[in-house]
Amino acid sequence: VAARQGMETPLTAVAEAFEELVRGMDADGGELRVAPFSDTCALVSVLFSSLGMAFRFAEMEYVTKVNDLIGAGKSYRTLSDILDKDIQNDCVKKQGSHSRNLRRVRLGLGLIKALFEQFLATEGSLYDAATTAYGQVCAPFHSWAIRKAVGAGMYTLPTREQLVVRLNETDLSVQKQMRRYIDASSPIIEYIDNLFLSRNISLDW
Ligand code: 1PZ
Repeated sequence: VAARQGMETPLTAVAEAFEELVRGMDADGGELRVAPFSDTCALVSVLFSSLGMAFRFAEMEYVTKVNDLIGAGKSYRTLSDILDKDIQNDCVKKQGSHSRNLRRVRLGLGLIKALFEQFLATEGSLYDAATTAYGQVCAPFHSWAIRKAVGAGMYTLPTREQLVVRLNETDLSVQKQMRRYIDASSPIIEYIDNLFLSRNISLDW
């Protein structure tokens, strides 16, 4: 197992990337630049393969949105710039806009955070952890059809033990890395929510 041999696992790489992103944000005076943000979000997709085939659709959905933000990084410096431009053009919530895709990617980051929190807080199955996390973070914003499809896909999730093995972690190392991701992603998620809220855009979509 990579974690036992002291090699970097996918989960460690993700946790470290988010810690680095937070350091960069602090160094930039509390601004989040588009390019490092979207590159860091792109790393997350390595975790999808551990969840099984049924979540390939979720992966495609997430990756498409991240790729849009990677593209936006060529024209915009910060996430604030993206939002301000879309407000000017009245397309913040328009399907496919950078701001809407940012909101969707943020939901993905929040979903993983909630999943890890559930994983650490309970001894229950991955099914239970994922169902609770999805219900908290994404379900309120998804159509009935999507919620049904996700609910069916949940039955195909691996067991807790299988997930740990697929991530190349041990029972101990997986807890440590999930905790790191939770801690590092929190200020990023909060920052993104605040980008919207500080411009009087509610988060009920
Ligand atoms: C961490 C994994 C937990 C268990 C699995 C939970 C699976 C969640 C499946 C989410 C399916 C997303 C279905 C598509 C929803 C789209 O309708 C919306 C709206 O898109 P738009 O109209 O703006 O084009 N898209 C989203 O809400 C994006 C949500 C991204 C969530 C991706 C999951 C990230 C999980 C990472 C796993 C490592």
